[in-house]
Amino acid sequence: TFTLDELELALDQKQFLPYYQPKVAISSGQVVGAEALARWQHPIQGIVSPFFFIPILEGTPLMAKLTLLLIEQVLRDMAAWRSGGLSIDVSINLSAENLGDRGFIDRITDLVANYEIPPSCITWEVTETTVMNNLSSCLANLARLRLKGYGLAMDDYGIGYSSMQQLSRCPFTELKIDRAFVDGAAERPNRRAILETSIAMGVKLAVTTVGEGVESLADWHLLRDLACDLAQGFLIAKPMPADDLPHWVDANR
Ligand code: G
Ligand code: G
Ligand code: NA
Ligand code: MN
Repeated sequence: TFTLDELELALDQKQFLPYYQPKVAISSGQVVGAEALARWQHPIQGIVSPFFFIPILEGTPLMAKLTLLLIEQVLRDMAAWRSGGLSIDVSINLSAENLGDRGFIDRITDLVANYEIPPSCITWEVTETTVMNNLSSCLANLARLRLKGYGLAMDDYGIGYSSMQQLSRCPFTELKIDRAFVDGAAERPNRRAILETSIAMGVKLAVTTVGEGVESLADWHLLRDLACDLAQGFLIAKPMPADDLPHWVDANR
């Protein structure tokens, strides 16, 4: 495992970068966007998964530093894709401390404005657990982001504990159903029941529904039959470097 000192040095050397995982419309198969996922380009170990550094950074001031570094790189990637004729929406993950900090929210919205990317092209993803554990501190910032025109996604839905009442107070535009309820749902009635109920709730709340972790055609067909809007998962594509995304989009039109 890594120490905070190692991670701080790596942050100073900007060794972190976003990979991108496409999101596609289930009705048409068309790409509608991509989720930015943090990776560490370690000088010896190669590409390191966020599993090995996000939990260490969370709760420390370095988490804000990582998120800012990634956002800048996403904005640069979006600008490069746009100059190559590809305009693709991107989702970016925010952690609990990011979302609870008014100053941080002001900084990231300034950054986006500097790169002249329309807020409607960016969706901020926050996990259900993050939001529900910090509901009062998060709500004002969620509303602030929404009013500026950003999309807001509730991530990993179904594994946290939110009541419908709490959910209805959050200005989300997208509900991402955790892969625990997508993967294998075609063969498992319990998973399927939760998946079906979550999609129905998304429809009632008039938000975009996304099935995460789609690995099989059976799961894809089930999401289609349940009228889920979007899908993301290894069946469609694994997270990839920024330079690969335009080629992938071209090959999958
Ligand atoms: O891409 P991967 O499966 O390795 O991501 C593992 C976990 O790390 C996921 O839960 C994902 O949401 C989280 N994660 C990836 N990138 C970021 C990020 O930039 N910020 C935050 N807060 N979480 C991230
Ligand atoms: O928590 P979040 O939804 O942001 O997690 C995204 C993580 O899930 C990333 O680490 C990504 O690599 C991983 N992931 C994406 N698609 C799949 C999939 O189809 N199967 C599995 N097992 N993991 C996936
Ligand atoms: Na996410
Ligand atoms: Mn998720």
